[in-house]
Amino acid sequence: MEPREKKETDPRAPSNYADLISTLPFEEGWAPALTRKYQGFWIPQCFLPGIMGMQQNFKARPDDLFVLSYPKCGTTWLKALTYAIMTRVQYPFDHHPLLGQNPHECVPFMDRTYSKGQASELDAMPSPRILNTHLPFSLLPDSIKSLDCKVIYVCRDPKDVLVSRWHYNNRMRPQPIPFAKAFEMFCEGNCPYGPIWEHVLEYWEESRRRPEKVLFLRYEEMLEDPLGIVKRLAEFMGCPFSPEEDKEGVVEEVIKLCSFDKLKSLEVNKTGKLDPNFSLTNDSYFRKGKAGDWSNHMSPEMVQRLDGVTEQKLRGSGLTLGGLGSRV
Ligand code: PAP
Repeated sequence: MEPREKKETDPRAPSNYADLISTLPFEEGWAPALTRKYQGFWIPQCFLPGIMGMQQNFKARPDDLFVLSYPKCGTTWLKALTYAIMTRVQYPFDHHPLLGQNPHECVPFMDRTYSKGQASELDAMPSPRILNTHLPFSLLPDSIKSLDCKVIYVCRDPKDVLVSRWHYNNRMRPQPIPFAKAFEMFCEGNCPYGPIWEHVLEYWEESRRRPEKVLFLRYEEMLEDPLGIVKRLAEFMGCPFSPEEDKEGVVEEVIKLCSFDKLKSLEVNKTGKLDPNFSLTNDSYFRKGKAGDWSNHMSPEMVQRLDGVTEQKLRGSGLTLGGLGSRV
């Protein structure tokens, strides 16, 4: 059989979903990211075929670790940290893969891998794998849930998520999106993988139901207490730091290797690209790396409105993000 015919019968081939996708409601406001409403969430159209293929075909392994997030909440950092923790015995810190590869290359973003028709690369990864998707819990492939795989989820003050997203998308456009327009769309829940509140709540509830399997983190607490978080991550991952490692400063080495300044300074993260066809260079994943940049973009009215939406959406859940009661 010719390779071409093989590809067309592969259920993971993205083209098989085009007809269904064309029927879904769409939004163009975050262009070039056209989003489609799929199972309650605004998913970038470019990843939808891959996501559908992934939902149907992805086979998790019991020892897979999933790094999950709403986009722009600290995914790159969490990928670097989990990868550095898991591989700390394998690689010395001065010859570590993270010095020559972007964290997104060390921990694959499954939505993109499937969309590029490269699912076999995930099959070829040795166990234990660390994998990433931005899907909400309700849209995850069934095998991740039925095998009860460990999940680490990171969220962030929605105001900073919006600002980070706005800057990121503007880099792909000839003209920036007017901030007021981005704000309106975000408040309506229209943002890639949004609405953010439903996304966060799904994982929050899961983490309360199964705390030994779902670790729920905030970007702000990672900034505040990296030492405590890295230790917590290692424990959750089943590879806690030994007293000897503690004494030798291994935790501090992990933090240093994955720090914003270190990663941003690396050549691969200045000029490298995740894909030659992608318009953005890797520096787009390292902008400010701080909490509270929203104060440079939002009027007091905007802050009040977005905090109000967040407060109302999360009411009764026991979770607070941004605004009053926030940790930042
Ligand atoms: P993604 O969803 O596209 O993968 P993600 O990594 O979740 O993006 O979020 C990017 C944010 O994390 C950026 O925030 P900013 O726009 O407010 O600056 C980026 O700067 C920040 N970030 C990336 N790496 C680190 C790091 N090592 N430490 C702290 N923040 C980081």
